[in-house]
Amino acid sequence: MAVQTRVKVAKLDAVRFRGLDREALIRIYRAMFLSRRLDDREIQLKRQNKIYFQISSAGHEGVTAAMGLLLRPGVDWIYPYYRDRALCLMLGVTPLDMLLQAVGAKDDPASGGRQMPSHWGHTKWNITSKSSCTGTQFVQAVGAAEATLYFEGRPKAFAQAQKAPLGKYVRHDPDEIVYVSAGDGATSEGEFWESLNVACAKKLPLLYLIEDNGYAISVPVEVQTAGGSISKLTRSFPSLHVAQCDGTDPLESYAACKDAVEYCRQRRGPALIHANVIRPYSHSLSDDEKLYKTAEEREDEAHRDPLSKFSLFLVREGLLDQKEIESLEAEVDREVREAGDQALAADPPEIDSIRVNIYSPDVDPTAASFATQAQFQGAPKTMVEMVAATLSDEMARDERITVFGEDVADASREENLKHVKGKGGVFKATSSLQRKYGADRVFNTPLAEACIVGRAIGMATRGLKPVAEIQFFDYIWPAMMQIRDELCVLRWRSNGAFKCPAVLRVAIGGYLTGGGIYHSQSGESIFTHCPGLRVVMPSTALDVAGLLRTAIRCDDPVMFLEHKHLYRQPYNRSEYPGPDFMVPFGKARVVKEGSEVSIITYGAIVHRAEVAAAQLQREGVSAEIIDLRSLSPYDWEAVAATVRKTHRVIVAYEDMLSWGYGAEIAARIGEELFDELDAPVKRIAAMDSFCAYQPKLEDVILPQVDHLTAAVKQLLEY
Ligand SMILES: Cc1ncc(C[n+]2csc(CCOP(=O)(O)OP(=O)(O)O)c2C)c(N)n1
Ligand SMILES: [Mg+2]
Repeated sequence: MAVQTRVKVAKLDAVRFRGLDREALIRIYRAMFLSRRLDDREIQLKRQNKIYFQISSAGHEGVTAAMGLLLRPGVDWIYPYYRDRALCLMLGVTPLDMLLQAVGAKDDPASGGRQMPSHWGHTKWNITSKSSCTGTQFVQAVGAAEATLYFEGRPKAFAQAQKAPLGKYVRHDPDEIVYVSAGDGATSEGEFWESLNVACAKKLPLLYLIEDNGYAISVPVEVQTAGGSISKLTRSFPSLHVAQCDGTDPLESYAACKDAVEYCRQRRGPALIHANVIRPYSHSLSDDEKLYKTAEEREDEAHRDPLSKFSLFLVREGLLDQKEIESLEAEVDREVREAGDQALAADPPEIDSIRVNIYSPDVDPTAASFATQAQFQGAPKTMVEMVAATLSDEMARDERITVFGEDVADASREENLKHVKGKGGVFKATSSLQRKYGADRVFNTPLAEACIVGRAIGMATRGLKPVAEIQFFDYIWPAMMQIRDELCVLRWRSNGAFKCPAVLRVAIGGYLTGGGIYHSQSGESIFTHCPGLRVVMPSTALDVAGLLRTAIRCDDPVMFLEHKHLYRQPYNRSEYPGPDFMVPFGKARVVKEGSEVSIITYGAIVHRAEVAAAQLQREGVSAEIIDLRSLSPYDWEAVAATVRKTHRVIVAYEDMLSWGYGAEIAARIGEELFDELDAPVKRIAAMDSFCAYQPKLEDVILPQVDHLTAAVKQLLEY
């Protein structure tokens, strides 16, 4: 009898229940309650010192559980944030999965015990691993949504991605969308605005959920957001569907989210849901909101608690009676208790597993298989021509490759290509690639470096092989967090579940007449300092071909540093070494053999060293030159071999003298090869890379050569 009444109610009130049946409504409530109980259990564990941190989803459960009914598990791509517990439960993450992360267990599917609690991630459900950085996910979600459209247009790329390492996680469904969420505070990050700009310009199937609980830790929303409403601010973005809802009301939320999801599925553009929620449990257990919220404010929030409101609704509407609510809650409590017991008994990771999954376990770019023979052909090419030629051959071979950045396209207005030659990069390194491979593969981006790198991360995570360009090293800094905290560590922090083997091509270095302080910088040591990233810096056109191909074919993120001064020099040109020529990472090149002193160097200093060595040779001094080529990893064997041979060593580099890249090499020689040395290790740094005035290159280069020869002679006096 009771069941019949319920069915009738549901049918009669389809509008009020937003088309949801009883089963769906109960499912929502169960997920909301389970989410809250898991938070409560974690809080208890924290108080017992059994876990070290807790950040809750309390107050956010209404809208996130409703969203969970609309997103398709394992089909849609999810870039969630830490208050999305109810959503993750709806998608299929289990309470045990969550508590395994809370206790830092080895079997935590999100991170193998490597991340703090509530840093969701699950390959099975396409939930990408989230870092602790607020807002970085926005631009990555853009890249993921671009991959959706790319795979739609290029099935071959999809097939190739499925064959690559971790290919079993490469998924694409014609109907899929990408979801990204964050709090009100995170919308102040530049990446939010950068992402909206691209998502709207490209009409990406990207759904934003902004969970506005009125605070970012203690900072209220009116301080965070001009006018206090993110939906008001974003309404004028073209093709963006914007809606606001009471996120504590799952039904109202469901209706708003449903329209937004459909809008994205129909490929009409991105959508943004602004959900007003509450945050009853302080920001985290490290915060006490009583320090900045009044008692009245907190009481008001308590009246809007989604859990009590929704259970009351279910009872009032006759969908569940009090007894049924109690039995559902008892069942959830049991589930949480059992999962908690299991998690507490789980093993932590082994200490020495810490080095696992920093780099790809499948592809070793230092392996002999990356040392292939050159098949020379054609007229000699400059370094910059070699970049374009290598990219072109790789793009022909691998449809996963996309090339993008500032000015890299021939002409964004494709109709212009009938009349103009095309730009193809400020240095022409990507010249003609758009013409050859199409505007979906080679395209200009807005002038936004964090967004360029974030998009590369998102695409690479989905299985594409982005080769993005940072126009000048001097302007890489807006992307620093995407590089340091995301690109380098995605594989490690997800314990190998996710990866982003993107290639960043970066024009670097000084000796550019008139380049000034902002077109001349070095700073490679800042990036060799980042575990997870490979850093290479070729000094010849041949090495450009070999190392760029290795960068593309390996499975790690690579920073490919192209020295601007070397781009068009006649002395480093080479014939094209063929479409399969590779140079392994971590293998130095002996530029010149010698017996009395070693000059260990790389980049633009290699040629200076050659000039100096030739001069010394005339004076009867035999110097050996080692070009490191790869900076991380670097060829310690080659360094040690040359030191053992000559017993005198100069490390010459363009980066800063102190804390520069060569300082580390010099320190290691001093530490490990002290007994081999007949003289102190000498560092020489060009120092002029930061020089604002370079009226004549001869004024810079010749003193450097003299500096090198003088240093060699000084060492020989020991
Ligand atoms: C880039 C960055 N800056 C600062 C922090 C420290 N932090 C963590 S959460 C947070 C507030 C986030 O507020 P909001 O986006 O509104 O999300 P909420 O926690 O309120 O759901 C801050 C400042 C961080 N994690 N990342
Ligand atoms: Mg907030």
